[in-house]
Amino acid sequence: MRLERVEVRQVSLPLRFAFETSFGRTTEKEFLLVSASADGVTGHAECVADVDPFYLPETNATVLHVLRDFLVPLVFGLDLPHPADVLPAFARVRGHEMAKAVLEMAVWELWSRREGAPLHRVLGGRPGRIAAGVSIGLQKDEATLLERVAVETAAGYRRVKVKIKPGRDLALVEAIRARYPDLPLMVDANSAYTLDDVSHLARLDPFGLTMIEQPLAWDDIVDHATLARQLRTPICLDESIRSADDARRALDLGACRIVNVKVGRVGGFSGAIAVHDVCRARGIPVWCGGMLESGIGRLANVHLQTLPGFTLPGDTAASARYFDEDLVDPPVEVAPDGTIAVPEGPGIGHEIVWPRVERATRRVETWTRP
Ligand code: OSB
Ligand code: MG
Repeated sequence: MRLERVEVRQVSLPLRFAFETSFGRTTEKEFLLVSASADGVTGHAECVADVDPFYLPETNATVLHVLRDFLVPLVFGLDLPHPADVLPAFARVRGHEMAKAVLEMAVWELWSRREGAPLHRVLGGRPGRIAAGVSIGLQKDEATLLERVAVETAAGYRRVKVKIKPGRDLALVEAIRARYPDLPLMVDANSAYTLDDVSHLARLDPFGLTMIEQPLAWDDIVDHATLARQLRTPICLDESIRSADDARRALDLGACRIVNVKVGRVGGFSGAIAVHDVCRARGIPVWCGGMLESGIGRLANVHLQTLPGFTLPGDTAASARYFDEDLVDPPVEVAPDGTIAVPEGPGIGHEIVWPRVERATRRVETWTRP
């Protein structure tokens, strides 16, 4: 397959609720939507980069630059036997996993549309339903947080994740546990702690959390291994894992017992499958993270987590939690039993509502094969 055209849109969608983490607060989902065309078929993918480099180093501007000046010219020079050949072809470009991922994912989506197959089938997953979990941001007070937990558990979500940061951790976990003794509950610190906090973090142990996600630095695995030896709560890594090699090294060191897989953080579907495979071979459970995606990225996540190693509920929640009007029809819905249907149509499997995409588009840039 030879790509003929790549288009990037800068899209801006208002979020229904501000989402606050230890690194910042988001009120608007501003992302790049990439469309790749070959032989009269077009595939689409959503980038997980944000306007700022507060989660990981990439931003929408760096992604646009790396796509325009490096990755797109590079793919135009290739004849691709399969989408799995895209990520290896990007090897010379160091880092920039989010930029690599969005182009790679668009090629997989295009490929599955050409095959008339749902994404999960070309990725090697299975049809059916997936288990949904929910990620709750930092709230203004404990009462508001408890109210959010009540709403989400009533909606059926199979596990609850809450964001924590120094000063906003033990009391909030204690309050949730007091009211929900058996709820599968976890916390995500987004790198807000250091090894000076070991004894403080160990005070989470009595609450029986399923895991603590990324307590230490975004680029660390060594300190996480040190911390892991002093905690009973399993550590899950998010930010620190940006390739299958990162996962292998983290597991060799004992830095984590669970891995959060985000397609956009590991260079695309090939990277995500590779991380999944490394973990599965060692009996390490993985789950699919989220980045407040619109339906386009959200559905990509739904398909990914049909692979057999995704044994824990992910952060893939209903479109309606984020947006008044999602970009796909139907929106992603969560059934009362806390599951999401895996679409059977070609590609992501739901229609993209182009008039809504147009309204949300701020700029478009198009490149054609020379
Ligand atoms: O660390 O998992 C994270 C959102 C933005 C950036 C990082 C993270 C998150 C979430 C939200 O936890 C998950 C979601 O609901 O999409
Ligand atoms: Mg996280």
